[in-house]
Amino acid sequence: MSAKNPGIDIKWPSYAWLNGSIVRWDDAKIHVFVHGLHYGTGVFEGIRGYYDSGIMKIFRLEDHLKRLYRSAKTILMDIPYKIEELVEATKHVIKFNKFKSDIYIRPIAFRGLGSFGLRATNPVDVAIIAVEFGKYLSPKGIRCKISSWRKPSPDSIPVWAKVTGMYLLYHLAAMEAHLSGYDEAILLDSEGYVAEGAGENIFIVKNNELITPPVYDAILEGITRDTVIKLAREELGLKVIERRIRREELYTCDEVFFTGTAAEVTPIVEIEGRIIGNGAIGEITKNIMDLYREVVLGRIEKYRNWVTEVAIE
Ligand code: PY5
Repeated sequence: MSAKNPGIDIKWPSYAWLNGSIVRWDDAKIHVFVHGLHYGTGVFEGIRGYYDSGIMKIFRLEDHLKRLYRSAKTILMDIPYKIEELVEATKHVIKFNKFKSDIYIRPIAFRGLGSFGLRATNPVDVAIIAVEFGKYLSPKGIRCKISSWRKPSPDSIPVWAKVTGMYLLYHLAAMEAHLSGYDEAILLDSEGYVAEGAGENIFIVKNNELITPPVYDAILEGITRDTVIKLAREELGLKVIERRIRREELYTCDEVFFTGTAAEVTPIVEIEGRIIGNGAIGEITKNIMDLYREVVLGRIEKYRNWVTEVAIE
């Protein structure tokens, strides 16, 4: 990451999956007239695969794909494949590319060629892309800015669906934070309460309790969020409260962290000039980070069914 280009350098793989078959990377192309490009009429997922001695361990693959179908249904889009077909397609992409390090998997479905009208029911294109991917945000702790862009209320856009068009908002928020010298943005909702990061859910720690905004608020129902809530309650014996969080609570609580597929569990050590706790990674955050790592690698029997293994030849 550099100041000029805050993006993440990606080494392109050899193959992708597009509309039913494996294609060479250079042939994974779509037309400039596709509806999804013009209007953001698409849905997608982000899934991580962890490479562990010859095996790619995909975390909560089916849960992510189920959310993809829920998002599609929300925007009146039929994905022309069964979920089992997308599970197999994901495994194929991994096997074909023979990855030997951690990956990020990106299934995407969008309205394709046809009309450019807004009443369009164009056929849906589907792709599954996987790329080698390391850390998205620093696990040593990041600095955040409260975005001037707000997460809209659920009656203005489907805030619970992972819809491509929605990501213009997160792009603007993340760029604003970056241009102001911060690592990531935190968005408030339309009423001024804390919603989520520009690609992450958020938790605070106060008096040894975890607090996170409730899913009926304007947040994405994160799969990492769900994982962390379960692990905190069942393995660490922590109380987890889902309630609204005020901006000043962010500044004054004991610990703050993000959760997300890309972000995993990322400690937040400063928010707009306020040092969180003592400025180092909090103890509870550290425990959750360590436990999350064990769980994604399938090393804890109770959560092994969250991990789909693909052998790499
Ligand atoms: N909130 C938003 C707005 C998100 O985009 C994401 C995921 C999350 C929360 C966390 O959801 P989950 O835990 O299910 O991943 N963001 C994507 C990701 O793959 C895209 C980031 C660029 O992490």
